[in-house]
Amino acid sequence: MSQTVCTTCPYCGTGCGVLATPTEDGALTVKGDPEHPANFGRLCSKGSALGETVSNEGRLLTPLIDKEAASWDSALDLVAEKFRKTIAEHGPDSVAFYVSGQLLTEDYYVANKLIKGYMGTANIDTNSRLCMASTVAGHKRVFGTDTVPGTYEDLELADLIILTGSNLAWCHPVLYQRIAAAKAERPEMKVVVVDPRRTATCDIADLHLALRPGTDVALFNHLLQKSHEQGVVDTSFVGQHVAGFDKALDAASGSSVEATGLSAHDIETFVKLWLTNEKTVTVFSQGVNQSDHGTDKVNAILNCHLATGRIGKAGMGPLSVTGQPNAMGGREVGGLANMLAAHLDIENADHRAAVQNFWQSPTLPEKVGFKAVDLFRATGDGKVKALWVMCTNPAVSMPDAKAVRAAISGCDFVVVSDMFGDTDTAELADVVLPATGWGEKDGTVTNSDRTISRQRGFLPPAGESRHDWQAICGVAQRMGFAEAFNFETPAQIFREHAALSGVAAAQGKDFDISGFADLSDAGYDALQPTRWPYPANKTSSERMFEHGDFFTPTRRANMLPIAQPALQEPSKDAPFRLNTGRIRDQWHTMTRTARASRLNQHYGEPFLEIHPEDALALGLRAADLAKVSNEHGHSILRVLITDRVAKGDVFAPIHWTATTAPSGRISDVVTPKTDPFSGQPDSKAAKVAIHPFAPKWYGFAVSQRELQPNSDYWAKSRVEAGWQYELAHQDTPECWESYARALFEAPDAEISSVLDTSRVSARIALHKDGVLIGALFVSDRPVSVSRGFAGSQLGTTSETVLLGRPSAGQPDPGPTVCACFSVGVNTILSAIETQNLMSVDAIGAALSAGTNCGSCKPELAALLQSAQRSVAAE
Ligand SMILES: Nc1nc2c(c(=O)[nH]1)N[C@H]1C(S)=C(S)[C@@H](COP(=O)(O)OP(=O)(O)OC[C@H]3O[C@@H](n4cnc5c(=O)[nH]c(N)nc54)[C@H](O)[C@@H]3O)O[C@H]1N2
Ligand SMILES: Nc1nc2c(c(=O)[nH]1)N[C@H]1C(S)=C(S)[C@@H](COP(=O)(O)OP(=O)(O)OC[C@H]3O[C@@H](n4cnc5c(=O)[nH]c(N)nc54)[C@H](O)[C@@H]3O)O[C@H]1N2
Ligand code: SF4
Ligand SMILES: [Mo]
Repeated sequence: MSQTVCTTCPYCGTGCGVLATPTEDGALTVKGDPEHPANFGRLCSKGSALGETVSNEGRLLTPLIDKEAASWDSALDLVAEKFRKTIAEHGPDSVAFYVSGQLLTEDYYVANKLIKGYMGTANIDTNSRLCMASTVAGHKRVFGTDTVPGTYEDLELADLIILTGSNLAWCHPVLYQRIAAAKAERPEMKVVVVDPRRTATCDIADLHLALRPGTDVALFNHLLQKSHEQGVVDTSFVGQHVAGFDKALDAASGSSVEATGLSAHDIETFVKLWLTNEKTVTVFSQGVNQSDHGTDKVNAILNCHLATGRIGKAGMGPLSVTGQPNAMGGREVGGLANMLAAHLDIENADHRAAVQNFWQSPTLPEKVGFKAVDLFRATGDGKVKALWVMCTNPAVSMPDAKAVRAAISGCDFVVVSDMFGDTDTAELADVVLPATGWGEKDGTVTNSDRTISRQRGFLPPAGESRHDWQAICGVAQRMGFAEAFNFETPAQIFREHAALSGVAAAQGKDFDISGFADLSDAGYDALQPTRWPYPANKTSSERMFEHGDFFTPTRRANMLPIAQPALQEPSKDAPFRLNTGRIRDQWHTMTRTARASRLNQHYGEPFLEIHPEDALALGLRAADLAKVSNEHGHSILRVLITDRVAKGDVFAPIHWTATTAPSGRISDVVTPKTDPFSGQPDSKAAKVAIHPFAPKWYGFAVSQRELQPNSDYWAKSRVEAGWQYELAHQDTPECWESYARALFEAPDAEISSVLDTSRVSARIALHKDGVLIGALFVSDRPVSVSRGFAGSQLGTTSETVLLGRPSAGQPDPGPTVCACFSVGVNTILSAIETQNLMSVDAIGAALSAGTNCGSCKPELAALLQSAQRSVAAE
């Protein structure tokens, strides 16, 4: 065993500490770091599977120019020359960077420095615009800066936790587990989930408020009114530290809580919990931010906390949970088009002078740059002529993604920096630069509660891949800015960033880590998780706003008058409201998580959650396919009929791409409508039409090698011994055996088949030298075979694969619930029944399910409940 390295998980903003140990055989074991203050040893399913995602398979190993391998010198020369020429001919605003909350702070810092200080444009925006922008705008309007006041300990100290617009159980599983553990210890602690959908997070909720989408303002305005009426306003705090109370209260009185569609009883219960629990934390995320009035939603929440003085004290406060591992770091370096660096403002002349003076840079833009949606519009309009995309996949993740793909392909010059050369965005680039990934790179990230942690490298870079900061500095040097970009280590960059934060603090800003400005290289290597502020004099308290002292000119926080906007009723042409979000085991566009077969077993293809009554009215049956469409495009998804969603609402996950399920790219139908203050798109409320997609045949295939299906619908996922595919198509081939030979590219395989010519039905197995290399199952109805069984036969001498399920006497585990121990739903249900298991812990004791990362515990609880219900119904 080699040495264990302390690093940080590259996925969500929880920012868990990870102990990574490369083993002699090239594998990697990972464990939660018991010392890290974010997770104290825990990891979720994605973090636990990190070891299975770090192989070099599929990695981009050299730069590409026009899809051909090229040297770094020629690629960097070309990028520098194109950016230089474009700026010379069309001015600085004709170039842009589109970056990511998954860049490390050091990468992010140099990207921002290059484009703002040296190229002279503020056209740098980030996928955080799709993620945290409404929170940033909301914080700034209220606090004067983008400060997250809460901390993770507050979750354990609170008596009431309100989770609004957050599916914490799947998206921040370790924070969810911290809350679940605290609640188990102190059952009097209450949890309320505010979400139109019944999610896994509702498992620990004392109250689930399934409000009408887009009515959060009405709900929180009601809390404000009731706080006033019932005398829980903290008049002394408001008197000393808050401005705008009366106007905010007036506006709140103008909206009616009835807009939420919640029952009077539920509202009353919620209000009572709020009034009687001073120690309240409100956690919020994308159900709040991703809205055409997301900033107002944030402010409606902050108003309630300010009015009651529930901020800056132990166990209370608003807590925006960030999505990406370095969403916060990106905000700190000024990676958004309307920010400078260290939380300074681009439109403030003093701030500009301070930054330009610090950088000694030749230029600095005076106006804000294009925000993400406008940036790609400007690219489509030909205003942006050279674009560099780093560490994000906008061809999939931007709203109106089809138009974004058209804009990128039409742009004169596009550079993409990624670990993989085949992402939907990289496919459209003129130059692709191979980036080092997690495990190979070194730097810092800041998590949701302002804790800065080190990511540490322990693997050599894949092929010729380089760190993003190196690529950026390489271009900067070639553009003539060698002196300002002669960094040789991330530690040098971090020190400069820390020193600049001291300059910002002198301008009255919150983000101050100047205590690190003189950190030695050894100190940087050994850096322990540290929550900012960390000023040079080191006297600042860790808790923000404990004594008010906000960052506005008057040092008071602003309560704002917020009105609930009128609900936009869906139209006849597009009667459904499309909600989009995440699933437990995949990360965004799946470039990394889809590599671990066990993370693909939870959901193997894109799906559409739809209410049973809507499904019935549309003639959709379980496992049918549905076409979701509107003026922007369409998507084809597997139907999942469930009353987790309300009538009229549907939900689809965001993860599938051209490489995993081309028709499942849901952002093709997501509206590019944005919030007026933050520019954040409304990704949770597109209006769509839904129709059955009725193919001539449905198929399911397992294969040892990757296939290139060309059917109207297909979705691919990894299984241990190869790949599995869901298929569907409008035309039936003349001969299924020839079709199978072509699909598997196996002209000389031995074929055995069961064909039924009276209807569309075929089962075909392909063996080579007696070993099963693939199998295809076709039917005129969604194929019903045991996916797990078929996949498990690959590479064996199986003769029974065509049965489609284990023969009598052999158990079929069914779809995986526990990814860590690969425990399937049938195994769990049968153990509940035969062993009379009564609790999630009992399931754990019997089957190990849920005993490692615990991410599946809400689903285990749901299975227990359904089993108990069916017993009760007998
Ligand atoms: N497994 C996994 N975890 C992740 C990620 C991932 O890709 N996979 N991504 C990370 C990132 S970058 C982010 S930003 C976070 C996102 O984390 P979350 O915000 O928790 O996740 P989402 O699924 O986008 O949306 C949260 C919930 O908002 C609800 N919602 C929709 N409309 C409304 C509304 O009008 N009001 C309210 N109150 N709720 C509404 C949705 O039903 C959904 O359940 O997750 C992070 N963690
Ligand atoms: N409809 C809808 N759309 C959404 C959302 C939604 O809820 N609904 N959520 C939005 C949100 S909150 C987010 S955060 C975005 C996320 O969307 P994206 O940022 O587009 O998704 P990722 O798959 O995380 O893209 C990261 C890319 O960076 C690459 N990569 C990984 N590590 C490195 C590295 O170190 N360097 C470089 N150069 N590349 C690297 C990965 O291979 C991958 O291609 O999606 C947004 N889009
Ligand atoms: S909760 Fe999971 S994905 Fe998020 S940082 Fe921790 S281990 Fe990583
Ligand atoms: Mo995000």
